[in-house]
Amino acid sequence: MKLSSFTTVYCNYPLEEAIKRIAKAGYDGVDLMAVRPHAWPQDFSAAERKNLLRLVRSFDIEVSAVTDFSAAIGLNFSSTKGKIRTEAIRYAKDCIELASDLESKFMMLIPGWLVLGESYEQAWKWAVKGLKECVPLAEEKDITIVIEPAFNLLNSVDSAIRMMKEVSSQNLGICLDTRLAHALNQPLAESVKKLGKDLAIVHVWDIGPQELPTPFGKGIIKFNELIKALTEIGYNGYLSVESPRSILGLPDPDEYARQSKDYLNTLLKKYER
Ligand SMILES: [Mn+2]
Repeated sequence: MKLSSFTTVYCNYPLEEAIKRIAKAGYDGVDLMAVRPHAWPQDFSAAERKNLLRLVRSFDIEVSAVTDFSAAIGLNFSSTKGKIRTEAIRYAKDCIELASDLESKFMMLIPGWLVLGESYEQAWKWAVKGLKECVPLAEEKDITIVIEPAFNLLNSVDSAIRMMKEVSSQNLGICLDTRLAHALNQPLAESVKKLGKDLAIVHVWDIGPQELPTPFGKGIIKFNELIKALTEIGYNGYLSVESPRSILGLPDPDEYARQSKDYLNTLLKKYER
């Protein structure tokens, strides 16, 4: 398994500085938040993408994923408004292009959610349609679109598996997120076993009282159980350290990056042969 960090840890730092600090903290990869101030795809020309890739490589790390933050900016594959659905799909495609230009293998997204009163079946159909529109580009660029169970549409590991089957492409995978799995009542080890080879990315963060993020190992997430299950299925992808996306950033992002990495490395040493 490899370790990566979201640039959200350095929300109020310039992207280049966030990448530099994540590399210095000892991670193998960086997970790009595809919104401003970091990696909003349309902000990057072809030349700027080349420079960014060169910078990432100069630190001897890679872009573990480009993460579509549509939920944070009100874009939604399942919106009842056609204009929003169209924009969400265009943004997802931009994220696939960016992932490809940065030589990443993954583009991650939450393919839709419901606003109170909307029909689950209709939202599901639109999410499937949105993904199907993105799949040809992902296949052409050899990018895996990774869907994350979150909120009220993909509200379980089973629903994510069902959506993957319905969209039907080799270039689809599923993300397991420790905080969201807890919110959706999905036991970690059982989820890992259920997902098996479809598990493409694991987002890791701990939760303290009031469900707020807390240093790793201080909260309620059962990381031992998670790492043990991942080792048992032979998962060799990324554990990507997530953090809240706050415009002010974390009080001490360097400490968060260091503590998370040290904690996870200790567990990896314990379970990996
Ligand atoms: Mn996540």
